[in-house]
Amino acid sequence: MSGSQHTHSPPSPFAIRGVIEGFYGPPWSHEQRLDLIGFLAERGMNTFVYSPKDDPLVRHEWRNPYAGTELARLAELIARCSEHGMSFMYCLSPGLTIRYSSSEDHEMLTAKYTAVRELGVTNFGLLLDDIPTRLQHPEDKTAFTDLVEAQQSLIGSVFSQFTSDTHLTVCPTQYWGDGTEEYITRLGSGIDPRIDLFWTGRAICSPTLDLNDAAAFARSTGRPATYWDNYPVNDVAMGHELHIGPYQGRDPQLFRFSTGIIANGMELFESSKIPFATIADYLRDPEGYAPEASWKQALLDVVGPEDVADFSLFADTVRFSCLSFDDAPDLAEALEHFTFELEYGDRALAASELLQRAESMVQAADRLLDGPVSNPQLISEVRPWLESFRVGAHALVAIATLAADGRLDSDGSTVLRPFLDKLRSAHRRVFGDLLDMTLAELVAAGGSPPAPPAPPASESPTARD
Ligand code: LTM
Repeated sequence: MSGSQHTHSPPSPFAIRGVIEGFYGPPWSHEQRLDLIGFLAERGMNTFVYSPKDDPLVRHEWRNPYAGTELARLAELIARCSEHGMSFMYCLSPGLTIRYSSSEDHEMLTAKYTAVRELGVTNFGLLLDDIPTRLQHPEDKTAFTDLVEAQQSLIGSVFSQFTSDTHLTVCPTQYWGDGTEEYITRLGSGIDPRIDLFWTGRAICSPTLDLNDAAAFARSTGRPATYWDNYPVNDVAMGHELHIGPYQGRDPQLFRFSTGIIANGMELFESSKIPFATIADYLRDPEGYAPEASWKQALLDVVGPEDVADFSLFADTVRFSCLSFDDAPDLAEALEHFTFELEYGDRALAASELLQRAESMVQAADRLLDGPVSNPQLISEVRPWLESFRVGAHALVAIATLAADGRLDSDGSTVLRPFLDKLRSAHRRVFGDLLDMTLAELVAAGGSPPAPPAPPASESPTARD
């Protein structure tokens, strides 16, 4: 069901339901942000958190005021949120350069929040993630015993300047763990209980968010966690992964010890909408949430009805993320069946079944890559993964053809090696370990020829790429 069909569903048990633009890399464009606000609101989300790591005005140049186009755009985002009944949370990340002991810095920080407050914002974040974990400035070392004390002072000073209708959420410097670590326990005990704390769960990118951990966090910090969920983000070392799979692994009763969840997006804006739609479904009804059904609908909504069948074949091969170690579940089942049948069953049938599947994958890749498509921006973002998908599909055609001819052992190495090399050098996680291992084994089984000849032009991994 699309988000718009849920407008009248019962209220979500989570107070905070949103998305954070909090990734490293090129920030989303102004138009994309405006578009996203409507997309999220339609699906029952209520918060957009603004904190692109690479926007100088929120991090490296946090002291500088907004002016000109930047100011006008910020005002427009705020207005768009309010039109849609969404809360715009504005965050600052001063931790790389701030002097915790400097009253001048405290005042500059408050002045920056106040200027944004004057645009109508009442929801703020103070993000202290990914900064030095020890005090650096000599004045700070003199003034405070450690980072916790310094941060308590900064947080208290900012919060004391806020009016009663203004809300603050802090991202601590250690923002992951079991929630009972000394740092977070002490930080929580030394700041106003009305201040929320972001938490990413057991890990920075947590495979699961567990109820017991949420309860432990609430007990040790004196407040329920506000989850900053690092999914579908794929920045930094995850750049070769495409996170478009469904949201999963979050306890259906997490709301008992949590204010809510904000999901960190990928720089790939249209692609992020697929998991965002599933996250919205979970947040709206965590106990009734069905990941696969939600994902199917999300694919339909974002990809469009004309292309969804083709795209779904591709999407099955990029399921890997911190939430799922299942690389390509449908294809894995088909390959298991193929391998078994080849050994113990009807070789011709096994080969023809695989060939049929592989050829439909090739056709899907061709149609999506060569267009026209309903969502060209989405296809442009995922193009590198789709290209690897097409190479892999041609490799599967080659496997099936060799198997049908009984030539897998004799010619497998020569024919398949170029596909393996091409997939590895593209460095895009498609098919994950599944196809890599299958190809590597077939190549190894046939020995290693010194200089493999090129595969036939129509199936060549270089022919179309
Ligand atoms: O997760 C947090 C609190 N901070 C950063 C994010 O900005 C970044 O996008 C993610 C994923 O790499 N990891 C972080 O540590």
